[in-house]
Amino acid sequence: MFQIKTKFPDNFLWGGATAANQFEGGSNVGGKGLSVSDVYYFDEDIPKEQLSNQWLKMTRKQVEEAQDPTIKKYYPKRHGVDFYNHYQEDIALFAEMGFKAFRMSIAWTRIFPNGDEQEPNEEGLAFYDRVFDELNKYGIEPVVTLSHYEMPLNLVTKYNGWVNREVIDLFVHYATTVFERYKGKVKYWMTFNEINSCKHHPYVSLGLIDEDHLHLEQAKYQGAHHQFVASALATKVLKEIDSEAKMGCMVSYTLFVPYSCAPEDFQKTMDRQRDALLFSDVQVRGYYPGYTARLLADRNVVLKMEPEDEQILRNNPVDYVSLSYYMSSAVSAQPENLEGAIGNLLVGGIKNPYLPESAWGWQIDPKSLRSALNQLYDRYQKPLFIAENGLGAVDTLEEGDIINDDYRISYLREHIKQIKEAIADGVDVFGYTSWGCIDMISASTNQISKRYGYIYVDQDDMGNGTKRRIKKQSFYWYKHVIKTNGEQL
Ligand code: BGP
Repeated sequence: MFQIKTKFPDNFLWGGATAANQFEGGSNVGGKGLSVSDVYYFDEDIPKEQLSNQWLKMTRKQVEEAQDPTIKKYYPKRHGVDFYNHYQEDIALFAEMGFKAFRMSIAWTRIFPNGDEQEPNEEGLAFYDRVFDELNKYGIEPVVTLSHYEMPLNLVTKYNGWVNREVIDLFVHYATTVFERYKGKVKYWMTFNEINSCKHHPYVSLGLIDEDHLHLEQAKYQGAHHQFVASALATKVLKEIDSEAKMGCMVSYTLFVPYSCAPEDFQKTMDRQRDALLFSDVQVRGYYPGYTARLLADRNVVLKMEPEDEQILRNNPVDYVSLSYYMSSAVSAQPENLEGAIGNLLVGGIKNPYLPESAWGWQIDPKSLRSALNQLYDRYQKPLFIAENGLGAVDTLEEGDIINDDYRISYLREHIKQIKEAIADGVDVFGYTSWGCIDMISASTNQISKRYGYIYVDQDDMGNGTKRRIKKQSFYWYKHVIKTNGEQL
């Protein structure tokens, strides 16, 4: 009667993930407008290592200056790796690996350059038509994020980003436009990439630039609330346009573990986990959970909600839950006593002494992926999609076009093993798109030298290079993994 599932499901969606702003390039061609990710404070007088992370926290003055092309210290910005012109070649390589799915985002600013136009930019729409047609040609399922850190810059300066409720309608207009256009071509959608990351980088997630917004929890949670409503309304519209289509939420899921077995550490860990769970709770269950009142009060946040919001959220939950998983992190009620135990700056927490880490200090913990999947499935009983996971590393191109990235293979192998374990635990996981299946610009460092791909791109941190695509060892390995449906790792 009870049978343990020992294999990946037959129709498992193996593939890779990208985001327009890190991958496409062509940030100013085809009628595209500027987005939050396109502008980057670039001053040759500042050492490269200090520039890293700069774009995560832009001020109003910087964003305004960045829109003036005569002020050179904000250019060049995001180079991407020119998927805009290489999409046929890249998709052919994904097909050669046997991809069943390809996660990508639509750049909002290719469709609505300023974010508040009525009429969309046909050239932008046509570009994604070509991309989806090419994917369909190989039977690769597109999994599309509507907003992956790509808010139009005009909405930042003119509207103050997501803190302004008017942005909801602008987003829903954009979503409706692409749902109508790509009906029948795209089945799987996601609204906001890592929606809970607004806590850590409110500029790229919410378009907040004013000092009092950047540092105030009030603005962050208000912006997040507007995204919840926008996401629910987009889900509603999607169902009306295409009843076959599926909408997912997407959270950045760091698994937090107590640093010690002290009850205070356990308590604090539960609180930290809610930094992500609040966001999936609202989108999956359709209402704010019981712990919200205290969580907001502790942060002096008073949410402004319209009378219809509760109903909108309740009526339009998502169909599936997707997550990015890169690491776990330890939590202590007394971090100040743990000298030197500084954790990841992006997600917070402190270092776990049992775990190794990447060159960028991201702690590697495959087993906690299994725990994370179990936690989410126990909580929601909805299908799970792993939208991101991978190892950022420096790769060396050796003579004869050889890139031996066995460290990446071993990272991915161990994580995939744990997905299989979670499936045996009874968790419904229906897809895995590893992050950065082809090298592209890293989100946190803004540099390509933090590489994730199965495919190497000949380009340096300044955007120079031939952009030639070269298969790494991991390319052949992943191809075999997909061919054997995860049986041979
Ligand atoms: C996630 C983002 C991606 C991506 C990835 C890896 O948080 O959704 O856009 O880039 O992290 O991070 P990084 O590129 O900083 O190494």
